[in-house]
Amino acid sequence: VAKSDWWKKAVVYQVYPRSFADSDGDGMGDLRGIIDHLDYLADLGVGVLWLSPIYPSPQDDNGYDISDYQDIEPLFGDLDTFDELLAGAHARGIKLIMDLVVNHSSDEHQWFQESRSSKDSPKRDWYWWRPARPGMEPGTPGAEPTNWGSVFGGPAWEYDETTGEYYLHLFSKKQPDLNWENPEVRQAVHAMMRWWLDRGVDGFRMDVINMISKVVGPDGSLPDGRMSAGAAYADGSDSFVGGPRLHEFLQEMHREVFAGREGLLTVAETPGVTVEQARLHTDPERHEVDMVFQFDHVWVDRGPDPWLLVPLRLTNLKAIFGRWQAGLADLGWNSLYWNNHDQPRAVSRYGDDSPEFRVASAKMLGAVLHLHRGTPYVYQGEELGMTNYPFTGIEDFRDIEALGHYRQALDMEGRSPEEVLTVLRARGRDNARTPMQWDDSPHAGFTTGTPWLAVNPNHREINAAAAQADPGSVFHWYRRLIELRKTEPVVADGDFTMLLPNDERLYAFTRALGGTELLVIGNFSGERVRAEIDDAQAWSAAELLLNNLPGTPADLTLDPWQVLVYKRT
Ligand code: TEU
Repeated sequence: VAKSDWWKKAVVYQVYPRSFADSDGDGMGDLRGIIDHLDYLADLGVGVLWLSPIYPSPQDDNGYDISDYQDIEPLFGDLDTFDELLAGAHARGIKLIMDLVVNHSSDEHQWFQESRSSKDSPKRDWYWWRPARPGMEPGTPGAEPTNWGSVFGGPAWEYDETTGEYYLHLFSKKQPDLNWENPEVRQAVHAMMRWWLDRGVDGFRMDVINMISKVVGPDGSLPDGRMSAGAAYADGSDSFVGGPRLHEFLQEMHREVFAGREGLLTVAETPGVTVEQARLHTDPERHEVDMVFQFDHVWVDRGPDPWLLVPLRLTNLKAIFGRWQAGLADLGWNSLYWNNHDQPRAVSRYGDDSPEFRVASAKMLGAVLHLHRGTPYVYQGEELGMTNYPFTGIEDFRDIEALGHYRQALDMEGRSPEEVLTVLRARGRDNARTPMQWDDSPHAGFTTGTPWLAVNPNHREINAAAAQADPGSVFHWYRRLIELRKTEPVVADGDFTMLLPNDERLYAFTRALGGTELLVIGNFSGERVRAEIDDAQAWSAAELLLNNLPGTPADLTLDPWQVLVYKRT
């Protein structure tokens, strides 16, 4: 591992600030709360802290709608507190990366306020303004410039009476898309990024960065998207995912912002990215980004309609990871994650969150993920085996995506509340956003006030204080995994080989570097299963590095949710 590739040995921890720790009792997490828990992160051993957005924001999408890129949201603190947090992290050997949300801003950003004020505004072209569809009355249903739906429900265009035109918003109408075709927009973003790096931050996680380049016709028009049966709006993604100028924009950003700076980490969030595109994005020679977040494995259990639940098949999951491991083996680099603030809790989704198997399956999932080749990301609470929340009705949800989808599904797609709630309980983003469970006190030690989103009632059993005190906890298991990456070169750098691709219960692979080999076998089922692999005899005599259950395993036979990791040299 070269010095510039320090992130190959690091584990990143994601904090969702509003749900991490509240220091002042307003029910909302804040920067002081993060400072108070830096020792916890150091104890876990993570090398990088990624903060979801902490900038001033109307909080329409919990901070992914930014109204000022160079300040701190007052709910969370101020720049002085931020500097203190950054210094505190650095003092513990932890780097800090910021969320960069520049596909869109808030509609309350000064830039958009100016842009919307008149067609002659110098900032008019900073966003995507278009007239109504030819021959249609502006502001009437169906008159939108294209038929695209927005990710959070409703059309992707909002009619603005001030000037009688529409603006594009791929997400909520309070998140207008910035027009990256305009060089002034790009320069403003670059200057802002340099300002944060000069302040000492160590890089960026770039929100939906593969949507910044749109397909524009010679006359400035954007094309209609494909309609599918039963859907209220079309999927326009062919016109903005991995668009024509994306590589050019990322290379320009690299030149203007990152070139000549050392020790940074850049990760592009890229829904829908292919392995081939990821190779281009992460080939070091091309100077774009260090790694991308691909989505194939978190889309493994959904249908062509993202809101359709499909049973998870382990063979599909392994085919996806196998393809990514092979595709980025010779160049580029993978990021590895089960969880983030947009996904349900891993143990509830890929494991078994019942009291009997929660700890075992959370540990199994952690080991399988962390022992792939790539940089692992841990989302707050994952290291405790936190679970999905027992939502009852729609009134329990706060997420704009859940609420928007619910309305559209009921009003326009003829679905029943129970049908939609079933999907939201399984997939809703608020599952990840319930407050961090620090202890067994009434609000889990998250706040002394009223939490903005309810604390999971299982915090009496599942919490950081209990986990830190128990050597057999998921927390201590994650500590071990993070430590292993630093001490066993084969974990960071070894070649990856998938085994048993057709097995629906076992996830097995080897890693190899020099003379050292690891065998990893995880049982993704509630049954006892024997691993039929070549060399089984020799492997069962090798050193057993990790085992999430007590006792000595017999001839590669795994109990429910067991994981075994063998090492031989
Ligand atoms: O997410 C992008 C994204 O693809 C999600 O909208 C995803 O499709 C959805 O959540 C799946 O349920 C990023 C951020 O991570 C997310 O929190 C923001 O809401 C979104 O961008 C807009 O900024």
